[in-house]
Amino acid sequence: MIDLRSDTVTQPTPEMRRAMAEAEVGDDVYGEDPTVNKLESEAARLLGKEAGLFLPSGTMGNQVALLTHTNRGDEVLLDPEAHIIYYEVGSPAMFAGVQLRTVPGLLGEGAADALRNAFRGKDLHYPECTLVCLENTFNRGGGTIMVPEEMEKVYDTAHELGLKVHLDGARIFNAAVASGRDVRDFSRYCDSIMFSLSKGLSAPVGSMLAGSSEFIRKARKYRKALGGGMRQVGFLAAAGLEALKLVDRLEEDHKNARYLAESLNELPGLSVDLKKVQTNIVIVDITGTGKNSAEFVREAASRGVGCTGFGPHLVRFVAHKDVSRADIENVVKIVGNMLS
Ligand code: TLP
Repeated sequence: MIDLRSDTVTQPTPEMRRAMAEAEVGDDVYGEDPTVNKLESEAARLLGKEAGLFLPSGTMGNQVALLTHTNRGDEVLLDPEAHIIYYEVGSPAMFAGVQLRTVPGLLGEGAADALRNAFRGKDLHYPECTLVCLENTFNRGGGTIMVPEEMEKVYDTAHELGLKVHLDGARIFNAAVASGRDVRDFSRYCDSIMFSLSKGLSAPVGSMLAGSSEFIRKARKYRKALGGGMRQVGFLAAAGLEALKLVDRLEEDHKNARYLAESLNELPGLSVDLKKVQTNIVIVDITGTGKNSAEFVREAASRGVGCTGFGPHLVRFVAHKDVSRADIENVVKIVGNMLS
């Protein structure tokens, strides 16, 4: 199977497996795991934040951020296609107890204006609006990048309105590498950021949250409350430290994604919005094939290609470390045969 369903399917590298076997560990709930402590301070340093926190997943990282920034009943603004609302099982309602209000355009050009127009101010009838969530790269947007200049405008507007900004930066290193910018050019425009070690960076498990020392102190309690206090978890943090060495190679995934997008766009019935292919994600509109995405995904799987339905007529392919250029060329051939 050439598995392009997600970059979450990446296998740990031999270096990760070795580092895991040899990791120095301790009880992290006591703050005594030296490898976790090292990863948390390294993540904070890379992102230019005061402190970091290691969590089992990106979903938990985002939910802990919501719990830390808000009170029950608060309103949180986010794009209608944001991962937090689309794929996190309704957990903002379950745990933080916040009201999510969707703001179309919050992850595109003119996002600061969209935010200003959506903000309702104070009124007896309204919830307290306390947080804006951004996502970079924007998964359902096609892996698109919100440039730092756009983030800065949203951040300034949010602060002017008295709101904090949380960044779901699961793939923030993809954004940084693809745009040739330092990751801090992005992370400086948020109060907290989550990024994933377990996607393109290929760690088996784990995400990081970073922010001010006070934010992380509170977040650590919420992580514990959600059952995310882990013990000798330095074995996993060791893989995370290795994962941070794989940032530069994301460029290869971006080149493979571009090649795939351009090639699929040539096939009958398929169309790809090439301007949106900015990182490792390719979203293909299959309307012209006469199939729906469930049929397409099933047929592709039976021919050895993994992809994911992203809407009735949209299919997502994600390039990652474990698919080579030759694999991608094969995918184009297989999909081409499937449609002929
Ligand atoms: N995304 C997964 C699925 O959940 C859709 C994928 O295959 O892309 N933020 C963003 C932007 C994400 O893309 C994801 C995972 C998460 C958060 C959640 O991370 P995990 O899976 O570690 O909980």
